[in-house]
Amino acid sequence: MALLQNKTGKFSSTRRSALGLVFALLLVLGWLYVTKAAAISGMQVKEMDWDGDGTVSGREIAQAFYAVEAVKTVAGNRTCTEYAWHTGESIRVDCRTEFQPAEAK
Ligand SMILES: [Ca+2]
Repeated sequence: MALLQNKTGKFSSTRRSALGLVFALLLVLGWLYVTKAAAISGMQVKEMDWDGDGTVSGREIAQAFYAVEAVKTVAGNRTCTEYAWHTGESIRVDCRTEFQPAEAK
């Protein structure tokens, strides 16, 4: 087999495709990061109901990757995540308050 006979130091075709796959994956992750994709914001699938009809469709899950961005803001104990379309139109803002036990009142 050609894969086992590769002693020239060149990448075998399997290695080349594995490298290509890793590179493509990094590229996709980088792109998701740059576009602040909601899908990699740590949200759960059931929260991806962008049109608010109570169900999460496959299209809405896909939109979390290419059409919706999540921007997190922290003010004291309060963390808010704004979900918006890439056009700038806001979808919703989720806020939660985290209590820090060490903090005295
Ligand atoms: Ca929906």
